[in-house]
Amino acid sequence: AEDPWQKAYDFAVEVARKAGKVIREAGESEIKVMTKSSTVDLVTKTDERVEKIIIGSLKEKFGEGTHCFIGEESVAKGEPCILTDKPTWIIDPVDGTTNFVHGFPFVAVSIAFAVNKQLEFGVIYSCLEDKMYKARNGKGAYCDDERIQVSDVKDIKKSIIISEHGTDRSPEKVKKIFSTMQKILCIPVHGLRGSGTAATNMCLVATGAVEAFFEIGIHCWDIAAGAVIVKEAGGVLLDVDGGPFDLMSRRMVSANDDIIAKRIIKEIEIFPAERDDAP
Ligand code: LIP
Repeated sequence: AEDPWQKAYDFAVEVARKAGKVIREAGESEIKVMTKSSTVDLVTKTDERVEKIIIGSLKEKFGEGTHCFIGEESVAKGEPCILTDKPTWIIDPVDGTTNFVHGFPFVAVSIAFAVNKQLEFGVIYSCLEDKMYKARNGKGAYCDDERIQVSDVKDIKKSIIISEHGTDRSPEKVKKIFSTMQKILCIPVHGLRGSGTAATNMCLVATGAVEAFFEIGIHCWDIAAGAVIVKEAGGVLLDVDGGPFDLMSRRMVSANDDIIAKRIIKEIEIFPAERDDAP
């Protein structure tokens, strides 16, 4: 069957690779750190520069005006974060900015593409590991040129689960996050992990290295590409309350299957996070 977005998909892989090279090289010189929503919500000149490179390349290729862009740093500067029916690119230039600043070796470029509010493909370039993860709707998920598949573990007691702490350090939220982690750890599971980037965490679900990753407080650009990659690797996406996954809701459970996802959902203590598309 005809695939109208194959060119865009191929180009996204090229752009992600180019962006990753810029990040790698920037990591070798001094990094100037700035903050956003809180003193632990970090941003660097590299985040901003790489987003400009990515959006600039995409606009040049696909024409200004016809495609929309949701980019982490553009939204931070006041651009809207609303998913319409138009072809829309959802971009995190540097996922794992804290890792990048500290030289912790998981930093990813995340590029997703949606049409009619449906995600068509996702590309995640883990640029320090030099691994290119990608998935096209209905066509499987890949790491470099190898097909990837979620784990077939059905027993939560034989699983590794990933969660993150996020950048909101209000005591009530931190308490809920740790309470959830404690309950999951004590099921017991084999282990709890976190790579420091939602994008990489989702790739770890997709390759079967872990059974699930969940977080409240993430943004659409952290998880849009990962959502396609997890789904195409055979995994599932759910809301933290067990309902359908909603890209703009700031909350998500991604897992190898329904059994593990629902078992985790039983333990999650939900706290409020304002939607990405809140007016
Ligand atoms: C970060 C992540 C991290 C998550 C944070 C944050 P950034 O993205 O991916 O895993 O815990 O909530 O969103 O700011 O480095 O692109």
